[in-house]
Amino acid sequence: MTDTKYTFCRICEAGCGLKLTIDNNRIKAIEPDKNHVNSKGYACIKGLSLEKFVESPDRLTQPQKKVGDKFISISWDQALAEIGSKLRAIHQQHGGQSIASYTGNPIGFSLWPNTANQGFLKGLGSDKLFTVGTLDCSNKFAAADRIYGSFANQTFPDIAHIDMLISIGSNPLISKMSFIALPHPMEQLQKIEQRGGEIVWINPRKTESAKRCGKYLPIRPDSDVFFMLGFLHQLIEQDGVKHQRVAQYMEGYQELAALAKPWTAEKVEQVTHIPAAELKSLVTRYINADGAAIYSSTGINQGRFGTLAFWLQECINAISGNLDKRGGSLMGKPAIEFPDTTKEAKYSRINNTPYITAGIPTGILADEILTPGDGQVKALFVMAGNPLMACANSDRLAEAFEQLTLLVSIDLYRNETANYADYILPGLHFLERADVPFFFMTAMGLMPDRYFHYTDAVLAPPGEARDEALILRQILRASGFSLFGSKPLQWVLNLGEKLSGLPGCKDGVAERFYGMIARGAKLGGLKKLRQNPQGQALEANQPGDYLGQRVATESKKVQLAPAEFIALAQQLDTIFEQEINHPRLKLISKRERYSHNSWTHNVSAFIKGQRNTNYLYIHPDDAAQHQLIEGELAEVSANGKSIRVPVKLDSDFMPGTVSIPHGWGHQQADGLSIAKTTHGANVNILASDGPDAIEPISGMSQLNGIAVDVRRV
Ligand SMILES: Nc1nc2c(c(=O)[nH]1)N[C@H]1C(S)=C(S)[C@@H](COP(=O)(O)OP(=O)(O)OC[C@H]3O[C@@H](n4cnc5c(=O)[nH]c(N)nc54)[C@H](O)[C@@H]3O)O[C@H]1N2
Ligand SMILES: Nc1nc2c(c(=O)[nH]1)N[C@H]1C(S)=C(S)[C@@H](COP(=O)(O)OP(=O)(O)OC[C@H]3O[C@@H](n4cnc5c(=O)[nH]c(N)nc54)[C@H](O)[C@@H]3O)O[C@H]1N2
Ligand code: SF4
Ligand SMILES: [Mo]
Repeated sequence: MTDTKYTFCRICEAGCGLKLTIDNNRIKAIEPDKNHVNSKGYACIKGLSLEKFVESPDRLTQPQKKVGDKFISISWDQALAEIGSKLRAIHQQHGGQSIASYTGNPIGFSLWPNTANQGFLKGLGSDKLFTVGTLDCSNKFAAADRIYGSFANQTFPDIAHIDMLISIGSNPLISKMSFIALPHPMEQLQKIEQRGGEIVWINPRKTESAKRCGKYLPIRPDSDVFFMLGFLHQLIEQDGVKHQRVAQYMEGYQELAALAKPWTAEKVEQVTHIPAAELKSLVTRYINADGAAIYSSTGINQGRFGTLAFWLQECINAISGNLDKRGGSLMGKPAIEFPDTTKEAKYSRINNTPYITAGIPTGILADEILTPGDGQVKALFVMAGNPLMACANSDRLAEAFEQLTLLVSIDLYRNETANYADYILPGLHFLERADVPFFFMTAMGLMPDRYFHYTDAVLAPPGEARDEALILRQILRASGFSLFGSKPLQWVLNLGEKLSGLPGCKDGVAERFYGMIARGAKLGGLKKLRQNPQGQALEANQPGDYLGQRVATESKKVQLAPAEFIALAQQLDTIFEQEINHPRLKLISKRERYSHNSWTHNVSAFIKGQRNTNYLYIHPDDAAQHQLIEGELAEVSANGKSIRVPVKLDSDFMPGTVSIPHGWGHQQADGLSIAKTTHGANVNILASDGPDAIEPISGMSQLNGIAVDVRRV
């Protein structure tokens, strides 16, 4: 029977609405949903190719157990019983804190499995949740926590009305943006220019986006914090501060201004390589614009000073009067308010490294496993993640994984990390689960057009693949623990599990969970949600409703000069001196249209021809200086490690900057039959981990601006 089903894509934050034609549980067609409340007929190639992921012959449909160096299929009963008893033994011998989990990016888009994962750890008496947020954005969380009083208070530019957008370290045409739900971003960004406004891209690479519209200003990698200081200095110098607004709604202005004082446009030019005259003119245009904002993304987040750079950005938007203003930088309202449960300060046993939004930096995952003592991690549950490819210092992480007593991967496929696992459990593709939009939209309000969308599962899972939340709960049950440590909750959920599927009990636990939280937020229960299969629009954002009203700090004022940030900024003088005439090449990341982190190379169409490897992208002048030749191999070294990848000459990169896309190097991935045929190497072998390598406030790993050497092989 052919059916039409509406749902939305959960690969990236755009959350595009999709219309699926399904026949006998097989996808016959995927189209962009023209009537989707937010995406209105936009979807990209990845969302329109979902069947290739769902129906891949490599898809796991039964639990796998490692025996010798092979994986064999086993029953769920056996898998749960064995994992359960191992977990119990580890718990008895080493305590709850010896059990950890790593949740990857894809499952971050599904609220219920994540909630269940928190309950899983809590039930075991562990708080060791390693989060990929420390690879892409925890600097924003840490900064917002101190500036606005909650990690979840995140701003976004009012794209529909903005007069001047300064976009730093972001490439919307490829990545579709982060911290804003903006499907078809380029169309919306081009409209800024069409109505007489301006976009400026600040990036070491003239990106696909910068070629499409706007003005491009090259910046030396990892110098953004100095750019922000110079911008702030000029803003004050050029009288761009709205002092009355600052006095009414903000605190700490004097300390902030004192910090910016020495950083003239001429001074910062020495390390950013943005001419002082350009910076001054940029600031003038920013001041004169009727609504302006600086927006930034992973280009600064993954640098050495992501928290400081983002903090300064927020201060600039705030003191110039653009925060909470039409056409400026808005603080959206979430669809569902969740209490901020991350306030309790916690520290890892590794060098007292602070936790961030209730998680531990992935940059100390290997240390947590390798360092003996109380709380040494012995068991790790990896859910929808590939830390071996995604995290810094992959070689050391691989060594650490070999030391674990128990490693369980819950995934669609056997990826590189799963190769090290004792058990691999088959999870669901998102089309097989009910969901609401990503946490950033639903709970943090990062939506220019506010909306909500509930989707049921639109496909039945293949074979014995199971809902991740159920898997976690069943593991707990098998090891004698209960979700959130609550026996009654576990009992109710067990009962729900037994009843679901029986006549009159169609909805499972996930469906009921979403129905309950939506009803609590007055969005309607499941019945009402299902009446809007293409999503529902919510009341529009109202500029002017944040300052003095919703700021979550104790004083209800925006904190412009958190003491920790001012203290860390004292290091900048030394770094500045080191960066002047810095002789080495700086390595940055590069996202690609057909790659999504490490997991889309198992689709033949995505790895065709030249796309079957990653490359070292390098400016022709730098290549000539190092005798590198297009198409031949280069050896790239950093931190005592090296990898080899073919050279691609590319004058879109600023001289002194090189790039190698991440997520490659699948040669050992026996469980990914197509990806295994690709070439290239894992760039994260070159990145450093450990407590001294991560950004001290947010725990971010440095994945941009790594000093490297290159040579011809
Ligand atoms: N096609 C595709 N889309 C994706 C993903 C993917 O892998 N592939 N990943 C998704 C995920 S998980 C995320 S978090 C988002 C991220 O979304 P974005 O943050 O928008 O990511 P990028 O497109 O990589 O943009 C980062 C930009 O920063 C620039 N950059 C690098 N170093 C520096 C620097 O030191 N300073 C400055 N100013 N710029 C720098 C790079 O040249 C790059 O253009 O994308 C999502 N979308
Ligand atoms: N050098 C460098 N490294 C980077 C980055 C960079 O820019 N440069 N970017 C970083 C960023 S932004 C991120 S977010 C991380 C990503 O880091 P990870 O999330 O750890 O890695 P992914 O490659 O996204 O792997 C996701 C895994 O989830 C599986 N999967 C997909 N959907 C589901 C599902 O619904 N259920 C289950 N159970 N499994 C599923 C896939 O099969 C895949 O194996 O990588 C980071 N690493
Ligand atoms: S833009 Fe993102 S959400 Fe939209 S279809 Fe593509 S991958 Fe999916
Ligand atoms: Mo990410």
